[in-house]
Amino acid sequence: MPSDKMKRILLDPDRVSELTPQETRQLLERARVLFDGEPNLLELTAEGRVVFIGDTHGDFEATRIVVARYLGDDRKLVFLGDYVDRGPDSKANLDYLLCLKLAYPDSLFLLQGNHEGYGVMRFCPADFWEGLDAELAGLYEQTLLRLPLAVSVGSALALHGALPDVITLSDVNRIQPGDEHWRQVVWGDWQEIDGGYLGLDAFTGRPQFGRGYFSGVMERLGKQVLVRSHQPSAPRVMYDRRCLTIFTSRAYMPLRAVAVADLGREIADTSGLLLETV
Ligand SMILES: [Mn+2]
Repeated sequence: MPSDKMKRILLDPDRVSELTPQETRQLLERARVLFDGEPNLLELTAEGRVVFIGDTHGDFEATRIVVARYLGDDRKLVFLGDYVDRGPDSKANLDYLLCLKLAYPDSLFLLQGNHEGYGVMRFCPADFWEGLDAELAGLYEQTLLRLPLAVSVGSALALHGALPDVITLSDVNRIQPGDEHWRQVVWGDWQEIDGGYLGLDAFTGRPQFGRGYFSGVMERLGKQVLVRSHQPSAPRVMYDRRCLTIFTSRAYMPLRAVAVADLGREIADTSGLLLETV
């Protein structure tokens, strides 16, 4: 993609819809190379502020508002996955995020959700994926399966769904698309009941986990707070204020929420995160 076109998109995000198929392929290729250089586990230095953004699900307006309001100064933006399907503007939303990642690789981070894992685990509805021709779908699959899985910053961990049943944080770097740990991270749900692994939900097929599993893995990983998205039915705050679930898409809720962490302060529980609506 010509660099002047990229500049125009960064100045006027609506112009992302002008990308030709060839330019889309070039964007995906450049993004794939960049994501190959990022480990599954992104370890951010605990300084400045981090803004966590939940599922945007084709809500391009949400992404534009978040970027206009928060990108810059000492802030890092962490998107928690699920950029496509359900909302009206999946391709524009995702392509714009990829352009931003190429322009601001150290300020903006895109984690993988289950909707980015279509290449290894199909689901429906999948309106974005089903609307692509086979070649372009394959290129999106290859690029998005390379997205990182988790962010570690200070006492907090951020990912899309549930915790992987690993022993140490660095084990996250060995997770492969489609394996059991991957499925826990991008598909897992939490239930506010005691217990470990609670089986697959009969309706959605998603793996379910209880309080004992949460506290056990968090203790092994040395973390106080989990920030995640993915599960609209979850209470926003769970497990003694240690698990926060946020959504940043009108596809789910009338109000879009983000969580801001000021890393100059200790984040002992979710009350140390500032919730804002966008
Ligand atoms: Mn999800």
